[in-house]
Amino acid sequence: MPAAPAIATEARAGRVEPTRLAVRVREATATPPDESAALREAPFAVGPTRLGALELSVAVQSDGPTAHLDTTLCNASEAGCFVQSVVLGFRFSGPPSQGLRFLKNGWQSWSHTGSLPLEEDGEAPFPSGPWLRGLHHAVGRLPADREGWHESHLVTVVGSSPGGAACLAGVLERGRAFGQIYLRRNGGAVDVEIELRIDAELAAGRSRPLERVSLALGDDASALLEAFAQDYGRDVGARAAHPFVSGWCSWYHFFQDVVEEDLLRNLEALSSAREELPVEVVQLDDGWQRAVGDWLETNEKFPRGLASLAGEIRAAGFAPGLWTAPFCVVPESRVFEKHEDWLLRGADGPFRGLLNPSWSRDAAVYVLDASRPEVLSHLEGLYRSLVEAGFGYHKLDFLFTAALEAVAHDRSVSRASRLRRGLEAVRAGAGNEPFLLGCGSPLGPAVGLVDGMRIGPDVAPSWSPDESARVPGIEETQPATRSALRSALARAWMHRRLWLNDPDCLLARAETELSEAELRSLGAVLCATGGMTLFSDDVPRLSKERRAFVAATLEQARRVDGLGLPGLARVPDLLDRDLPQQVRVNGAGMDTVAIVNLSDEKQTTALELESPLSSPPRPLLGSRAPEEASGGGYELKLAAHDGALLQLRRAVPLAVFCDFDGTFSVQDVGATLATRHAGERRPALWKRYEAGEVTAWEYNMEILDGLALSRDEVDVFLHTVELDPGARDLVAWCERHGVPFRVLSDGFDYNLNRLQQLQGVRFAHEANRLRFDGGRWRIRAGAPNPDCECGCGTCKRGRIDAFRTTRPGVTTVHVGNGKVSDLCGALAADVAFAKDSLAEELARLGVGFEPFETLHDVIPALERLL
Ligand code: 9PG
Repeated sequence: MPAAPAIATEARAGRVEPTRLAVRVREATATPPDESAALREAPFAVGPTRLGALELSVAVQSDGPTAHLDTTLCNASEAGCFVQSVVLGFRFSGPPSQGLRFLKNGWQSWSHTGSLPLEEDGEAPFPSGPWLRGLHHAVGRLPADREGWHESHLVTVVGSSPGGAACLAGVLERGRAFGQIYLRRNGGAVDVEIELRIDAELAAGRSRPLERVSLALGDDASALLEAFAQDYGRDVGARAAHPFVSGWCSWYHFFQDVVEEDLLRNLEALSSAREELPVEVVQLDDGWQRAVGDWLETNEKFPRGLASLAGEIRAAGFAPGLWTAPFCVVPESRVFEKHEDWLLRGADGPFRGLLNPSWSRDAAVYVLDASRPEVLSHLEGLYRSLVEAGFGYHKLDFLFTAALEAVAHDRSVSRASRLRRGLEAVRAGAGNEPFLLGCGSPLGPAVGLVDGMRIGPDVAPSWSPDESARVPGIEETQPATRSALRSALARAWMHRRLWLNDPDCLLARAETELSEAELRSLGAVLCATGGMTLFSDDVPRLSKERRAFVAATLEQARRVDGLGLPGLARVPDLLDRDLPQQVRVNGAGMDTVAIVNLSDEKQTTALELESPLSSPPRPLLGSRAPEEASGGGYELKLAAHDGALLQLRRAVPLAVFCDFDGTFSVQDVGATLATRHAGERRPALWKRYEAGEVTAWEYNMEILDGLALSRDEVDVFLHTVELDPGARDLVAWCERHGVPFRVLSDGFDYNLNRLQQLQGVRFAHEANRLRFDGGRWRIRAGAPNPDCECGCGTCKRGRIDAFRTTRPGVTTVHVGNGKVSDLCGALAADVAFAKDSLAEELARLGVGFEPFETLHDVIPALERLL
């Protein structure tokens, strides 16, 4: 048979040819789970292809190494049918067939994720039954024709390792279907088949557009995944701009036994340790609710009730966070009693989705059927009430239950779509501002609805899964710090492309089974991946040393995350071994590197340098220092489970600090919003500022803190903000020349993040903090400096001086336009670029500066400084 024309080709990586189309379909009346589905197949063709009663239309967009496919399924017959899945088959040929490995991405947050060898025989058969398998795979019972294949969900990369040609196959899920990707060796090539799992009825004459599929060839697995996620997030409208999240969570110390007093004691301890442990969110986890399903009532352990707890957390200056499991219901709950008809059904009676002995007498957990409009209104009302009670941060747990294989009331609603609709209802009730964190969630249907996502199994006070609780087939998903770290590494590329990654909590107390080495690994990965950083210890009992460890982890994770959107963490050996060893973050003239040894043997890791360092690598978090290697670079010897966090300062010629409002951007974001929305109060206050009666930050607090301006309104305005015509070129020039570039702003982190997303430009920044709170702004100073006369929330002199102490001798450059926050920066830097009132002020003071009009003018002047 002649080879089909390739739809993607790349000189080094090879080619992808389409092979076949198929559907799995059965009669409309059969009750799932059921294996009677027939596979109807045909050779691949663009345009419509008849597959029994169904017609599948395929459109292909090919562009060199990448291809996108859009498909629509139509029931061309007179009778309804039940569609399990649509299959798009491909063959990837070209890579050397030695050392073939692939990324297995699990179905939901907790499911096994990591790189594995592409074995000849495929995945070993699942050792337990289909119900258990179905908790971690889009289907519980593997179709017979998929035995001997490997399986990933949402996306995979398959390629020769180390560092060879790779093919990405991914599905841009948006809650229509689950993307399953099956892989199998076929001689020297790899068969890659994408199944779009629908599990819904398609009535006669109806058609259904399906999820877009993406294929890409390249020679760097991480880069392929990053590009996929970037594309995907943009397509679906990912919520990836929320400022860095730090917090405290009750679960991993108190677990189910948490009582009100525990929360209040910790609140007090966090309050008095605010400077040392700067966290924003205080999140109460499982154990507070009257019954799973009844989320508006606390149990007897929480006599104050929800609203007053939220009130206390907020009064202490933190954002109140709450755990719920929106789709889960136990027989003891009122929802169950009153609305048994709202539940998903099994062959006989309500469908038992889970077993959780701590939730109900007989451990049975049932599931709300989100194909029902009444359930959606219930969810919407519920989260509206919880937000009204004062909770602006929601950890939404056990989300996969909504999409389990069971009988739904409306069979035309796919499983993925049940979850999507349920989450849409939660978001509609909560409103646009609250932070929603998905947990135990299939990944695709949540993109664009959640702000954060748990991307691995639970951490635990131990390294490996508890022997006595091992369940065959799901060992890798059970709580264990090692498993959480593997997923955090394998899914680092999702951060700030699809949402903020939640790698799960830091547990820093000495009273766990975790050794110091194991704790250091946990801390190092949290820091270097820059995701959400919550810790879960009894704060009053934390030793001085361990508090310092939490503080250092928070500081580094915040710094790494502040390097810009999308996330910068890269795992260079992602595909090369089952347990990756490195995370690298290159930003602002410094590499931050985590090296971890997740294995049980000692390990030596080579640390290659891309450019010379100005000083030896600096170990953080109590890490070992690496040794110089004979062939250049460094190497680090680590005992089993140990980890290290290192800073590698590159030798840099210059460092550029750039103001944002009116300098990097054309409009002054803060001033424009203040004029529009707090107009009347401004002139009088400005006079007081000019008279020296209030500082710049006090002025900001007065005008902006509590400003009634919702996230939606700010967003509409941010869409109108333009960047200086030279802004992108300046950033690119700095990157090319290894010059650290950083925005220093007396504006706000949220706006800077959102503008990076809207404008598709990445920059590191330090700024003040903005949170939305019930349609109002809550602001906090980012880096005030009592020793400086600027009086700003983020003192630019302070930031430049801090940089100098770590990089003596490097020429510092400040670029700005205003005389309020830019003056001290311009005076502190070695070279000042100035326009507008800053230029006038510097001239008046007789201080030399380089004038500029747009940032394009700055570039040639920087060339001369090199
Ligand atoms: C609260 C916890 C914490 C935790 C979540 C989730 O039985 N199980 O299989 C099971 C799996 C995960 C799990 C609990 C039980 O943890 O990830 O952070 O919120 O629920 O119950």
